[in-house]
Amino acid sequence: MANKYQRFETAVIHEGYDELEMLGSLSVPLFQTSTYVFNSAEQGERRFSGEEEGFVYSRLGNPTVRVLEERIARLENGEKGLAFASGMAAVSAVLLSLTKANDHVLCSAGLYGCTYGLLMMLKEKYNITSDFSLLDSEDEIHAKIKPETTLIYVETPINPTMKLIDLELVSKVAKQYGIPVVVDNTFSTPYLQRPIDLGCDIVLHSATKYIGGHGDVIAGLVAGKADFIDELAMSARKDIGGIMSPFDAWLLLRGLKTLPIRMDRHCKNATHIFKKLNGHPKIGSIYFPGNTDAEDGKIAAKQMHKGGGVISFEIKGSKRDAQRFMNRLKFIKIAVSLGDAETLIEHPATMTHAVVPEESRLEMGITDQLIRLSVGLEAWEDIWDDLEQALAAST
Ligand code: LCS
Repeated sequence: MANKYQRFETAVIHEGYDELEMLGSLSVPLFQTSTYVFNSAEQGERRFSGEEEGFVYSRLGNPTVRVLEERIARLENGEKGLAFASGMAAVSAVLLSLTKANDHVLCSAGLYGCTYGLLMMLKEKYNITSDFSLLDSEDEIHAKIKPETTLIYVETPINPTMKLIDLELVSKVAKQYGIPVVVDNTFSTPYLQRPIDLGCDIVLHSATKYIGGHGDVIAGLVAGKADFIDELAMSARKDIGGIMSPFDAWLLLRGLKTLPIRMDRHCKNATHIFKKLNGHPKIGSIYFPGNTDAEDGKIAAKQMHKGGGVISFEIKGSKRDAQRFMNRLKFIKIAVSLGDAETLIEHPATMTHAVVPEESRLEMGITDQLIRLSVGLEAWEDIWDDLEQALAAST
């Protein structure tokens, strides 16, 4: 990997691109093409056999997408990166490439609803089983690893409960078994947390969220060792085909340039809002990685540069009380997704995690009163005013 730009804030803008190779174009050109012309039949043969480098067909690679892939690899400190049509295309490609029938996947104590749904489908179709755990001690991780466990798959912070997994601890134990640790780094972004630096093997993202940052693209990214990424490109991506479009890569390259400054503002706004919500008489439990008094505050301090922009909290009362509170909001948008400029609020039990059976959902800590708030980039005082008036009006 090039690793040309030492500092993150510079790499998000420059890594993987040389203007002078592209007619001096400051912005990465949009290669809106499906295929590439060979100068002879023999060149086509050489390109297909890998003897000669070069693009052959956009499902196998595209120059605009390639810049983004190099950039995410650098930002995550992986050797190579790979882009997908959605976060779920990335999740499914990684899970399918690392499992076969009758394997076992050890997971964090909660996952995004559709990732959970995919694991349930793998169980039904191929008897690939999974277990969920906080993985919070060496003994616990040893106890949960089975002879047929082929990977550990974690989100941290976990969507939507914001529980944290100690990545250094998990990767240390996984190494003793020679099994890879896959981290969904969507909520943290590489600006706040770099799992590969902590010993993990593969990082993936729903780039739909903070990496895009503007609520206008659905996309996924993966970074890891060159061998793994090459295999993933030639198997799960090429043959299943969930590729990213060049235009989406172009939008993500644009979004990435401001990732550090956007994240700083998301984190600052979320910290202000957390302080206001914490201890409010209408609010029950509250979960925020920036809360240094929380049980897993030590994990946050160890592996996250800041607390991120998402806060989850329980409205005291019932599901109806939670929904009434949401309905009273004036400019905060009721919508799933997160990491956008706009503050978004959702009700996980009936929205992002509605597919999880009630018993498992409650085990994960997703109660009917739980609400997830993705704090946006607006003035935090305006965000608070809106939340406060909706809380004040609730019975
Ligand atoms: N991983 C995590 C942690 C996610 O939160 C999501 C989507 C995905 C993967 C899948 O990414 P996608 O295919 O949507 O790009 N999470 C969503 C959420 O919490 N609300 O809406 C989507």
